[in-house]
Amino acid sequence: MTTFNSISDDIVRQIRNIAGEAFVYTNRNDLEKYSHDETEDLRYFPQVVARPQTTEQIAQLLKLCNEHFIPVTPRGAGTGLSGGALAVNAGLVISMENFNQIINIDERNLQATVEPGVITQVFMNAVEEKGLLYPVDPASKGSCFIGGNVANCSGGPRVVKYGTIREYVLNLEVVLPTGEVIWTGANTLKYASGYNLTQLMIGSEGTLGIVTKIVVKLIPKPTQNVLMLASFTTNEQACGAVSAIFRAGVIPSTVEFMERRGVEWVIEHDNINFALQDGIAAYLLIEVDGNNADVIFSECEKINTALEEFECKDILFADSSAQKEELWNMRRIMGVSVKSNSIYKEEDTVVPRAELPALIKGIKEIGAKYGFESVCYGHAGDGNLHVNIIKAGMSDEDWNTKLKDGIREVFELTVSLGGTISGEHGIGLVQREFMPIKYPDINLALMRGIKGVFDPNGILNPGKIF
Ligand code: 2HG
Ligand code: ZN
Repeated sequence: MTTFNSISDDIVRQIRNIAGEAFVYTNRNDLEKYSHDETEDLRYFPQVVARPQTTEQIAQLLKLCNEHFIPVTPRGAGTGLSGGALAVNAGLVISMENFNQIINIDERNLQATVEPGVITQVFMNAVEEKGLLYPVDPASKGSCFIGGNVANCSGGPRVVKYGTIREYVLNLEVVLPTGEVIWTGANTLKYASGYNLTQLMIGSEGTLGIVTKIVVKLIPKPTQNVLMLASFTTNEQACGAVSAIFRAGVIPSTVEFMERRGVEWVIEHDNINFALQDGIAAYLLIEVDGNNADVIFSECEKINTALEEFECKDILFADSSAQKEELWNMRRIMGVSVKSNSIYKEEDTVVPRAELPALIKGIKEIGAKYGFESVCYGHAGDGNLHVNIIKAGMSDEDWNTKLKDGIREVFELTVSLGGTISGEHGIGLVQREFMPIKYPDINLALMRGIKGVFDPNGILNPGKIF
């Protein structure tokens, strides 16, 4: 394990020389914004923050830190939920906020080259203006950076049909911890030339290198969609209905689960005009998209029939784009409203889709055993549930001690159902102690070995993943 050095005045001077005086912070007030992300209330102050503007500057910064054993934490927009951007060993934070250019949108090849500090929504809008689609839209799309999406292997509500960011990234420019700059692959749809370093970088949470350019694939934008909200009397029925939709021969562009409590809190938090019916425990927000209205209509009918078996009480079809927006908004802001209502811990579970009823039932049983309540919602079509554990009546002591065992049981259940401990939020700092639930020593040793090849001095985002 590396013993890190703190940053001396002389090295601060060198950092300023590289990144430019105005782009380096050392003052506590300026550092505050970089001391946290969206993970609980965790705070770790870096010693220095640099906001470089070029790949060459990042190369020089990494080379300098590598030579002096200074820890470096790469940072996107700070919207992460697993503490991946926290500077747990202080040192230098390299913020990617100035890498905010869309370099090109290549309509001939349906590709784009983009810098990592571009806000995901800004990129999506630019692509849509050309009639194209970049479908990877996590709930935080209005504020997160596409570079952070690469680092965490982000998904969002359309993964079920369109896949995660893994399906879209073709090639990456990366600065290695030693200061060397590489392209990981080719700007092609296929790749059979050795190990796939592009895919290795995706989801590596800033532990292997710093991404400075991203080449992504684009697709034609479907012209039509139908959005519906189906209501169920139990969580298990709603979760059970999910796999039935696919068995009926439809791949919707979204199947999102929302537990009643989450919907109630969204209504309160955002003053939304939505009438919750008595006796409804959970909702599925389902979207079907495509280019042919007849096909979409027949897919909706198939979904309708599939849901009947699961005591679906009602299906609301959004009849205007304003209503669609309202329903989407309800789902997207759920995380924020739950968190503004209670002290919480957020766990990101994913299982094979048909195991969802067992997962939700088990989560509630574990909650009853340990005395915690939970609000679950998320990307049911992917088998991915975000489990927000809320403090409610739990004593401080139980919250700080007993809860850990409860969370461990939730992950043990998830893994026993064939799943894993994060679908799309990453491992970062807060889930790393749970990695051995999923991976035996041999897998973890392989991961550490890969880390050592890229980052022999272990300076890049230390304390994350394992
Ligand atoms: C979502 O699906 C995001 O809403 C955020 O992944 C989840 O804030 C959360 O818990
Ligand atoms: Zn999510």
